[in-house]
Amino acid sequence: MYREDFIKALRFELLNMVEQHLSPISKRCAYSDVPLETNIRWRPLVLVIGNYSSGKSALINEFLGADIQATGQAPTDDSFTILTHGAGNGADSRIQVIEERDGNYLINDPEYPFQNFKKHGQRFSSHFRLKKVNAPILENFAIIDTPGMLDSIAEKDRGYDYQQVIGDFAQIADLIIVLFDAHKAGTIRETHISLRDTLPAHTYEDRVLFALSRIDECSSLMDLVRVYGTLCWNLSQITGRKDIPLIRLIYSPSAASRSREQNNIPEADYLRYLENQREDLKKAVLEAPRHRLDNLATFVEIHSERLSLYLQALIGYGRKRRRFLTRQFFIGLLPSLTGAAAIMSLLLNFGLLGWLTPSILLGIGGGIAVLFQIIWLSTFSRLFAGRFYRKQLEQIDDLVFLENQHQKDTWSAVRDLARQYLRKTEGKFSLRDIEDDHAAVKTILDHGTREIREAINELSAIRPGQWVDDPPGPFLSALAKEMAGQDYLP
Ligand SMILES: Nc1nc2c(ncn2[C@@H]2O[C@H](COP(=O)(O)OP(=O)(O)OP(=O)(O)O)[C@@H](O)[C@H]2O)c(=O)[nH]1
Ligand SMILES: [Mg+2]
Repeated sequence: MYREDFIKALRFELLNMVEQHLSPISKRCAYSDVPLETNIRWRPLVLVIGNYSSGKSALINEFLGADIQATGQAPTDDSFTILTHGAGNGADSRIQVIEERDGNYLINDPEYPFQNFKKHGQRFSSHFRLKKVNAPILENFAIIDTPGMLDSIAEKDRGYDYQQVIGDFAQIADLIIVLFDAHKAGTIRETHISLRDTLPAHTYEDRVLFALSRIDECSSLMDLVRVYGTLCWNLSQITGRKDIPLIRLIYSPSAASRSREQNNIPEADYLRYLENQREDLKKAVLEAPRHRLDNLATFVEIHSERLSLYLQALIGYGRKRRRFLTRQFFIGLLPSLTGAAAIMSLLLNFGLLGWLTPSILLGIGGGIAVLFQIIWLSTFSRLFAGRFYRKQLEQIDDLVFLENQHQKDTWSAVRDLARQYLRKTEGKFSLRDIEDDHAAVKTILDHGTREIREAINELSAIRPGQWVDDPPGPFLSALAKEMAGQDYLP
């Protein structure tokens, strides 16, 4: 199979792992209300953000090979548009919009990963749409065109929280293109902050592609160098790092020649010496499906780690509770037996039961002991059990053994969930079931995630478009089969 199909096959295997194994467990033990795969089931996503008029839509149109998105000098398009593939109608091979869907449809259809966007309200959904386009580039991923960032005063008029919406899209996107406009290289702070706050730190650098756009409009090479310098300075101020991320210098040759004709000016000299890195950017964008694989692998790793620790805490509680109840039982047993023996000997001393056979006497004695035990368990022992439960909730951190900072961070992500679960079940749940679920998650954590990484590493040696004779897919298939055979899986 070709590399692209191989990536698809691996993605399928990974989704299968989440859908078949992690998700049912996560639902059963209230780790997540919605199926885990909700956000990752759909196609790989490329998000394009940046200032208004920075050339986002012009860039996307170039990728698509047709003028699908409106472009213009003033803030042009105030909608979030998902561009995805739609099969053309045979006769007409022109690249065009095949079908459109509005925001309300997108937000409510479980086929799409946008249910979470309902919270942004009606004003947002009326500025949200999907276009199916028969462009070949969309066969392997979808692109999100966004309205350009305005200044903070104009932002208030939108009627929804723009930064939050961008943050939510960034979270489900596999690649993010951030376009800076050569005219407005300074106004990047808000975008960057919303990205930094929403993306996991270790995936940030791989996921975000920076580009300085419309560089043909600088008045000279010196002007371009100055703009580039300002941008680097701003980026380093925001990231707090001295190393500057790769910033591609790009322009649209067609838009550039149009604007030269309109303004009747010749092509700037410096452009002849500069490589337009638009093709390079496109090449990076074509790797979105591979990024999806990485992100999926990270997703599986993060959630199996969290789920494992979460279940470990519940197991910790369950075992403590079992020990506590056993102890309570035996603590009650001795006084119950002594009490029953005392009552029996009193009654015998008064000659009240002398006419009964020893076995009946033993039965009555046993009955009294059981009665005492029941009274103990339903009164004092219950009181102690309540105290035990409250103490465990207060000292929930003692339920897990955390060896390093990474485990501490993972625990802080699930501590409240564990507390909620104990509250909801009042600390009474089947320890056996939780132990079985934990064993299943451990298998994914110990073997599954390693298999995935091995497969992805093998992939990095395969070039785009290359034929793969012996795809490493069976790794994951074998794992899926091995796990399906075990009876703790649904
Ligand atoms: N000279 C020149 N003009 C460009 C370039 N890229 C885009 N333009 C023009 O700049 C204007 C804005 O481009 P758009 O693609 O609409 O920008 P946008 O970022 O989508 O803007 P909004 O959707 O309003 O946020 C259009 O008139 C484009 O033709 C470029 O590289 N060079
Ligand atoms: Mg636009």
